[in-house]
Amino acid sequence: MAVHHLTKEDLQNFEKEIAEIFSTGVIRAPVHLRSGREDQLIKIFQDEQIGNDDWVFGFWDSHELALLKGVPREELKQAIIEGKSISLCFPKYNVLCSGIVGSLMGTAVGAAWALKRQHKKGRVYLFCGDMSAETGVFHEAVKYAVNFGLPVKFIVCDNGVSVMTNTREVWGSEDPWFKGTKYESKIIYFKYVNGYPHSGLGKLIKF
Ligand SMILES: Cc1ncc(C[n+]2csc(CCOP(=O)(O)OP(=O)(O)O)c2C)c(N)n1
Repeated sequence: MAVHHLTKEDLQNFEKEIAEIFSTGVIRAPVHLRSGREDQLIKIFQDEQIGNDDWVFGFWDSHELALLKGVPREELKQAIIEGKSISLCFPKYNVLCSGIVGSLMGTAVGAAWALKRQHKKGRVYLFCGDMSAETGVFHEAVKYAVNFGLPVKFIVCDNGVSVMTNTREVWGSEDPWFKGTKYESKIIYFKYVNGYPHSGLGKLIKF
């Protein structure tokens, strides 16, 4: 059994509440809201049985990941109100996020190495976007993880864009680089359409 019991509506309602709070101007930092991938994320947490011993690494858009990993709703909301939305870190719940593109792939591999070496139970899950999956460090991290059989998986949530840049136009390819390669064994990939703008609400918020 996965530890969470959250529904699609729970995830959607959380983002809606944060959108409302953000629109009032009380959050003096960026927020990145997401919708359209709730079913896929819930399924991944269930299929993989992601639980207390496991680690979740994410980036600027990790509200849903924190909830699914077990961070209590109010604790998460408070952190977001305090301006930590793009770099949510809850060591107590093994949730570590960063707002820097490409910053955590090596860290995730290192954490997986440590778990393996120390014969510990947990596994590492790194969730990122389609453009993040095209970075050099992502390639290196996946290659290394495959070669050494490390307990880490990379989940690529493909919304087709990097902010407003079309990822496929940049790389001249319909498919992600890893499609049909052995590296797919460490990657979970799905497409979605984000119902929110990349960042914020698509309108100027004054504070
Ligand atoms: C080193 C670095 N460069 C640029 C940015 C600005 N930035 C934030 S998110 C993002 C887009 C990343 O695209 P993708 O990985 O597809 O993520 P998603 O669309 O799912 O948010 C960029 C360029 C950043 N955060 N860090």
